[in-house]
Amino acid sequence: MMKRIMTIQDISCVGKCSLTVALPIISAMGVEAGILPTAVLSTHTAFKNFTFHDLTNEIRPISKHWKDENIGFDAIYTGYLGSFEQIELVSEFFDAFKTDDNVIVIDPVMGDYGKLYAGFTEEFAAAMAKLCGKADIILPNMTEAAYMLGIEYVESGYDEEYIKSVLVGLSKLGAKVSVLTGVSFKEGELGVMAYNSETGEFFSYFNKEIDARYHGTGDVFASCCTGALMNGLSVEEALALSADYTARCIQNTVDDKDGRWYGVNFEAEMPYLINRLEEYRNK
Ligand code: PXL
Repeated sequence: MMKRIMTIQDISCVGKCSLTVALPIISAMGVEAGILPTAVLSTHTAFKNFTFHDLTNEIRPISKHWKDENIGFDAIYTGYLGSFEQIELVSEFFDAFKTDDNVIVIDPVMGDYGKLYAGFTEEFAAAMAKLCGKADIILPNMTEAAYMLGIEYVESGYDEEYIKSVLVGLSKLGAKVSVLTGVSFKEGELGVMAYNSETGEFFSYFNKEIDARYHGTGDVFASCCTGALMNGLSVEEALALSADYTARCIQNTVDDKDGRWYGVNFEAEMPYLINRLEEYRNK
C-alpha cells in the first residue's frame, strides 16, 4: 500500500517553505501527504508585515477525528511550530499516533546562520529540544543544534571531532539518529553529518558549496529525506539524496536570472529527484 506521511507545520501562503514545499515534494516521491496545518501566514517570516492566523485550537479535534477513523501514518514529520502550546500538542500527537513501525522525523525549525527566526527564544529552543526526545530522526542545522544544546554557535573553523561531540550531545536528547545540516570542514564544501546512537556509527556526506543563501532549503531537505525513507532508502541514502537534491535546487535558483529571493526552484529539479528515486528502486 502507498505510504502515508503526516506532516505538521505552517502554511506560508507565499514563500516556498513549510507545507508549500513538503506537499509537492512528498507527492512527487510517490507518497501520500496528509497535513496538519498549524497556522496560516501570508508569507514566511523573512518578509515584512506578514499576517499570522493561529490554528492551535484545531490540532486536538483534527487528531481526534483521525483516531476515530482509525487513520494512521507511516511517518510523522514536523517542521516549523509556532508556540509552546503547539509543541505540547505535537508531543500529545506523537503519543497518540506513534507505533512500532512508523517513524517520527523532527526538523526543529527555529533559525539559521546563528540567529533565531522572528518570535523564537532560548526557552522555546529548550522546549523543542525536549520534543526531539520523542523522534526517531532529528534534522537540526548548526544554529538550531546550538540553541537546543545551549552551546555557542560556531560558524566555521571547527573540526570533525567538534561536530561528533555536538552530534553525541544531540543524541542525548533521545532520538535514535541525529543529523546536523550545513556542516563544513573544508572551504568550498557543505553537507551533513549524522550519528546513530544505537549503532554508534557516524555518517557524513558533502557537496560543493554554492555561495548563496535561501529560505526553505531546510524544508526541501527534510521533506525529501522523509519521502526517501518512505521509499525504502536507508537513512544514509536518504541523507545523501536529500543533500544532492537540495544542492541542485539552490544551483538552479542561482542560475535563474529571474530567480526569486525568498525560496528555491525546487519544482524545476523534481525530474532529477524522481530519476534518482527510480535508480534506487531499480537497484
Ligand atoms: O523554512 C522554514 C520556515 C517555515 N515556516 C515559517 C518560516 C520559516 C523560515 O523563516 O518563517 C513561517
